[in-house]
Amino acid sequence: MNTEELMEHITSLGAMELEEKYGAHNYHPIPVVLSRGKGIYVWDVEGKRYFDFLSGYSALNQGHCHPKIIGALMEQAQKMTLSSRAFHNEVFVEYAEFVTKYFGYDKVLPMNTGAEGVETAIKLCRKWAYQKKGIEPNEAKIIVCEGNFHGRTSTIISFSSDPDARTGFGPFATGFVSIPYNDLDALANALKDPNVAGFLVEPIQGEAGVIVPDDGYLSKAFELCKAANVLFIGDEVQTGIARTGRMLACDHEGVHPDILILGKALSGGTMPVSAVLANDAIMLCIKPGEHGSTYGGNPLACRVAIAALEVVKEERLAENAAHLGPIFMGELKKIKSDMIAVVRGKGLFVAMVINPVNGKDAWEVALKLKDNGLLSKPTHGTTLRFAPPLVINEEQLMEAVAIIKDTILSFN
Ligand code: IF1
Repeated sequence: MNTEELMEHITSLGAMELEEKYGAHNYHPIPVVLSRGKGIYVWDVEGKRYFDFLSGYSALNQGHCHPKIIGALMEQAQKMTLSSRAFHNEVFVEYAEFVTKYFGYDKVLPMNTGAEGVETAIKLCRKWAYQKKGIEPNEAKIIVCEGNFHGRTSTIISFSSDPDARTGFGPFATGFVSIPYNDLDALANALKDPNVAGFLVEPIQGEAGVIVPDDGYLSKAFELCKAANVLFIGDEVQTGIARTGRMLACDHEGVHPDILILGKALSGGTMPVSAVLANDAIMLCIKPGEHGSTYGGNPLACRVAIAALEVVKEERLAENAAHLGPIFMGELKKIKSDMIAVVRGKGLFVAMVINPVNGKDAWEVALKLKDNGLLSKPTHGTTLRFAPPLVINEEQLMEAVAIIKDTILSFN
């Protein structure tokens, strides 16, 4: 049987064996082979249904295969998918006005992946530092936080504090200063350096395990940056687009980042779309020919992103996350088990830290959750991330809570 014939009758086991043989081993997936997604549910190749409680790492906030987003994708795909920015394009023009007004900025620089958005923000911040702040060439520094996750490129892992992300990938880029997260004294101290150009921060640290900073941290950090003439760069790739109960996590504290980075759910989980937004005084520091990307701002991505952002407002996804988040966390905190060290989060961006019990850790819990019909995946071996699509309703959430509760209690 050749691969095509095999795929006709693929089983989960067969698929995993094929992946082991032909796919790079840069992930250790939960042993489930998915075939179809709709709304909050996914189905494996044997037709078993699961609650998707990872949502493509918060790229699927609008749910799998949202009809409006897929409709926009299919319509544009028949018309033009790529013009390149060598020429103007009618859809990019429409998107640029739409997305800048949507988030309240003068301009957008369109990219593809979140990491590209972060890299773009770093380059833009440095350009601004040399042209507007008067920092000497190649002396600009950007403050980052321990425990950060901003992507996997060589520049970005240069300032990662995670050995798995860094080891064996050197030499590393310079120009970054790392400080503890959620520590305003450390930030104030780092800002004393006149060569600091920017502060790159996740409003809630996702990969680190949904680390929610103290109330007031973001707004006070923004003020400290403003006083030091340093750009506040908000990485909302994972926390943005309604995930935490507001359009942006920074909105909880009324912070308007000088540079805003978006990705993931910007396309509703259809294709890589990212964006960097800033006002003219910053954005115009990059001149024609100084930065770009083949697919950045392509008409297909722009049409999809408009639809994805319209869905967020039309279906009041931020309000839904704000309403269901406290209910969800409240129910999880009621579960009486030594396995649960802590439950934390904001909106429907939730984590459960697992204490190993009888040699059973978060991975074992994730496997049992899968068997019971709910998909999540641990981060750093201890922390289960629970981030369902924001289209989930209360009845469905309570059904998922019952699965989580039964699963945890089955280890007691
Ligand atoms: C993987 C983590 C989440 C991000 C923030 C930028 C990016 C990400 C705050 C880069 C991407 C993804 C990457 C993916 C798994 C996932 C992840 F576990 F890696 F850290 F969500 F927490 N800023 N996060 O979270 O965006 O280039 O991937 O489009 O690498 O395994 P990207």
